[in-house]
This record gives sequence, structure tokens and C-alpha cells, in this order.
Amino acid sequence: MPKNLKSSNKFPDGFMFGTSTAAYQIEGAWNEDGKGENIWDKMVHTHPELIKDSANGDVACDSYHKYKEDVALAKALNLKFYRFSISWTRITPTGEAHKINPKGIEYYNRLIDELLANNIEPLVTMYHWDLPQYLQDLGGWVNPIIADYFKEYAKVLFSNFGDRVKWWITINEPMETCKGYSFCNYAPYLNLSNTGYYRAGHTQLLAHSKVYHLYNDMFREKQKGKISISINGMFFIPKNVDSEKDIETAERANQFERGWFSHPIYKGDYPPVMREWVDRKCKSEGRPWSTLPTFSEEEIKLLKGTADFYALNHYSTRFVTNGIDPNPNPNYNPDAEYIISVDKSWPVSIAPWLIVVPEGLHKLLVWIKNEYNNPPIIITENGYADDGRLNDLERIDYIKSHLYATLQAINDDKCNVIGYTCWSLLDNFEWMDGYRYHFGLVNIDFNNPQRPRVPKASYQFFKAIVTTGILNDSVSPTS
Ligand code: PNW
Repeated sequence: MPKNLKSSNKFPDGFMFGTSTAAYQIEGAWNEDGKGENIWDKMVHTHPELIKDSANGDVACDSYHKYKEDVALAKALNLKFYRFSISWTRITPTGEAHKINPKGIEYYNRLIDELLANNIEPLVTMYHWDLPQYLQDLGGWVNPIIADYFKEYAKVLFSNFGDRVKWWITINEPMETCKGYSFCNYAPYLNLSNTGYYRAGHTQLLAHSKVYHLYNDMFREKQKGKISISINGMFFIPKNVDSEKDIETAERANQFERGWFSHPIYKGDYPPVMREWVDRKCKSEGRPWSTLPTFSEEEIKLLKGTADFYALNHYSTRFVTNGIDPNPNPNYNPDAEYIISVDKSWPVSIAPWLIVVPEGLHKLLVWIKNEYNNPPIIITENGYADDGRLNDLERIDYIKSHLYATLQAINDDKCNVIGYTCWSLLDNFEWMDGYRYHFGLVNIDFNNPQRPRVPKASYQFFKAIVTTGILNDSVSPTS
């Protein structure tokens, strides 16, 4: 934790503060008003045992019915924007754009209008992991045709909401989507190894580029919005900073983690180190082709330059050294050949993966600046997990130290960070972990059918920063 903040503790004028949620994690109403089944509905209903406590998102925060309360909470925080996602199967129940569900359109119109009436800008994610089940039955993201379905879905969104929505995220964390096809981390809970992993990534990149060009060709001139894709991942730092090998390994790990989706968008193709390592490994295994697919020249052209800002989701950092991990963790790609470790002094949250390393965020912002020519960056997710307590001092420390790291990147390194989004406004359904981990600034009692919303200490803390644009010691009771 920064104990004595320096004088440069003010965020730049116009800096945007927001909070984030996602449809499946908060909405509930899984089968109401014509909504179709998605891959999460299917998995939680057919295989409840896969989820902690057999939990599901059937009701979740009931935001489908209580969205006005959510907007009021965002309003009282003085947020500039609210990031939420649209449930694909509310709009088109099968994922096919010729069959639109008018009640789905109406719901998001109500939500968007409520936000704007309260002076909060919507920042809308088109896809936060809830693929229509019909499209999964066609193969899901490993089938390239899904990119065209996604484009047609996006056309429905731009046509219906683009007059009022000026900030779009096509896909949330494409790398996590891929884990649903390779390591059984999420729905559709498949284990197609790295073939599924890279194929799902390839289709998502093409889907993103198609939507970006659709916007340019048909909507941008009139609607004047901005589009990006939220790219997540750990940041990797060399365990031994004096070791050339560790430095090289950390760079390779970062390219496999973040370059995988950023490099095609900023530079036109997969990172060269990823191409080289995956191809070599596949060859050594006697495979007839590489598991990492290839873009055509035309696709490379279409991919390059398809982000109006860099949308970064970030939570944690690891040390790396070169080598093959004897205890491989499915969250880390074995093709990249690195071994992770942690510093014992780093605090660990209730979620074992969420280890608190604010200097990692600072270093990561500088890495993005150097790698992609200083793009405007919006941190579209950052947040902390606990048991849902109201006096959430650890969350305050986490947000405070990560905002401080952001200020250091802005002030000391001239990184062009223009916004920060806290994950999440509300405690919600945390995917395979059910309701065991809580990320909200607002507590929800999931045993109470009314789903009462109670702001936590961190809510008041965040409100003070959002309102003043200043991070100082007085905003935190723990400093
Ligand atoms: C994000 N990691 O996922 C998602 O976008 C949210 O839906 C989710 O609730 C939130 O973070 C908290 O988990 C992540 O391995 C997936 O570092 C993986 C990682 C971080 C976040």
C-alpha cells in the first residue's frame, strides 16, 4: 500500500470513472420475456455439480427487474459511465438475427434510457461469455461461421441502440472464452486442448474485426462512437530481474497472454514469438499443421487498427522463470514454457488466483504504452474478491493501491490512461465459483428473494474519489 501519496494525486480532467457488470452474472430472468437459452443456462441446468454449491444465474441479482435500483446506485456514486453487457439470447433467442425478440430490445432501451436520464453514459459489452446454445450446437467459437452470426447480432445492436450508445466493447476477455473450449474452465465446458483454445481465439478475433468494419462502413459517421475489445490477463514479471533468461521468458509469457489478442489488432498478426513457439512445438509433436491458425493477407489487413482505445481488464501479476511447469495449471498456456511463482509478501484475496500486486498494473500500463504506441487506455475491469462483508477494508486497499499505480503510470510514465472501471457495482454470480466470492461495491444477500442492495464501505470510498478526482489519504480509513 502507498503510505504517503505524493502531491500528484489528482486524476487528469475528464478522467472517466465507472463500474462494470455482465448480463449473466446479474440479470436473472433467464427464461423471461422470450429470452433464449445460452451456454451458461444449459450448463448450470444440466450439470449443476460443476458449479460451486450448484449455484446458477437463474435469478442472480435480479437486475432484469431491479435495474432502476442499480442505476440509482450508479448515479449516487457520481459515475461517468456504467459498463454492462447485453445478453445475446434476449435480443435473438437462437443467435440468428432474422428472429429478433422485441421484449429484449425493449429491456435494453429501458436500461439505456434510465442511465442517460441520470447522466451516466452506457459502455456496452456485446458478448460477455453467454453464447446462444443454438450457436454452440453449431460448434460455437471453434466454428468460423460464428463470426458472421456475431456480426449480424452487432448490426441489430448498432441499429437499435447506437443512437444512444457511444462506447462499445465487442468481446469481453476472449482468452477466457477460449478456456471454455480447452480447459473446462467455463461453459461450454469442453476439453479440446490447444486446438480448441487457439481456434476459439481465431474466430473471436475475426468476429471483432468484422464488427469494427461494419461500424465503420454503416454506422460510425452518424453515430460517432468508439469500439474496442476487453483484453485480460495476468501481467508477468521476471523472477530475477538480472536474468536475461527470465526477462525473455516474461516477455514471451506476456505475448502469449495479452499479445495473442492485442498484436493482431495493433500490428496485424499473432506475435512472432507465439507463431514461432507454437509452430515449432507442433512440428516436434509430428502434427501436420500448427494448432495456431493462420490469417490470410486480407484478414491481417482487416484486423489491423480495429481498436479506438485499449480496453484492459486486469487483476493480478505473477513472477515467471523459463521452463516447463511440473505442476501445470490450466490457466497458463503450456506452449509458452514458463513457470510461475509469487512473492510471499503479496497479499492473497479469498480467491487464490487474485493476489494483490499493484506495481504489476503500473508496469503493465507502461508495457502497453511501449508495445502499442501509447494508445488511450480504459481499464474496463479491476477489482477485489472477499466474502461480501460490508466493512470491506481490503477492497478499499486494493482499489486505492491500483488507482495509485494508475496515477504513477499517468504522471511518471505519461501513459494515456483515460478511464478506470471497478469490477463490480454489485456482488454477483462469479461463474464456476457461484456466489462464494464477492466483488461488489454493493452487497447483495442472495438468500433473500428481494435481493436487497446494501452499499459497502468501499462504495463510499470510491464515491469520494469519483466525485473529487483526487486520491488522498483521507479517503481511506486504513491509510
Ligand atoms: C473477469 N485471471 O474474469 C470477468 O470479466 C468477470 O466476468 C469476472 O467476474 C471477474 O473477472 C472476476 O473474476 C477474469 O485469471 C478471469 O486473472 C480470469 C482472470 C481475471 C478475471
